[in-house]
Amino acid sequence: MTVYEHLLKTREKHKAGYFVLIDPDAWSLNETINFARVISQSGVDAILYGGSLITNDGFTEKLLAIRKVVDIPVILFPGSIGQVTSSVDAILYISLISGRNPNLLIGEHVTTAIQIKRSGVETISTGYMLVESGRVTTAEFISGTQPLPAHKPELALAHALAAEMLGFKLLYLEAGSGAERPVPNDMISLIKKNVQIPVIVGGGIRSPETAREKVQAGADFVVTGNVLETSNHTDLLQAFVKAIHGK
Ligand code: 1GP
Repeated sequence: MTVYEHLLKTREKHKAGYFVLIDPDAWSLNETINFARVISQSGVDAILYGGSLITNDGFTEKLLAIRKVVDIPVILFPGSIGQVTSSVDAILYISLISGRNPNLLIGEHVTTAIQIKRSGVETISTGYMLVESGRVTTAEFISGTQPLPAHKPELALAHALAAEMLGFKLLYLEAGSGAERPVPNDMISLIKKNVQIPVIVGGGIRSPETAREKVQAGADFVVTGNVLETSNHTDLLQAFVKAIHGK
């Protein structure tokens, strides 16, 4: 089964799936391993790995260590071309469709396409939409793009429909890591009502209640990152799993 098929199955089984983002910069190697073990035992559906800005060493070392201790898919969520690796179960093959930066729409993909094809790693084409969230996020700054206005759900819908018609397999509605406000519920609902491809929602989700709201609005998958970068993440992880899986 491909990772994409596994994700679709997860969506059938639960109300929504839960992804945890591991930012390689947030943890030491040992902390990363411990965190990955806890994630794997908590019922999380997949790990996303990557970040908009990497400033520490050990990107690949941590990735390989995670894969040794978990039995759920580890999916690369590349913040830049330098993070592309085949040492993952799949790559979220992201095109930043909310922006008009040609490099992030198609340029970087062309640069890595032959290498990725040769490696045989699964790619999951993903229309990535940055949504304005109260303050400038790293993703917004680094990408040099303007996010979609949070109060214009119909503009977001137009992007989502274009992504679906272009053949993307997933949509990622992103408020940005550490966002002040997550993606608005009315934007998620409008997109879900009109688009068939699964929708991932992430950025600024700090509580299981908020995660549940996003699922009720229509999110097929919810991502959390920052909020778990604290010492007591075990209970919180379980609360997120429960809220998102709908049990
Ligand atoms: C960022 O959506 C993810 O790409 C997670 O964001 O760190 O704010 O949870 P947070």
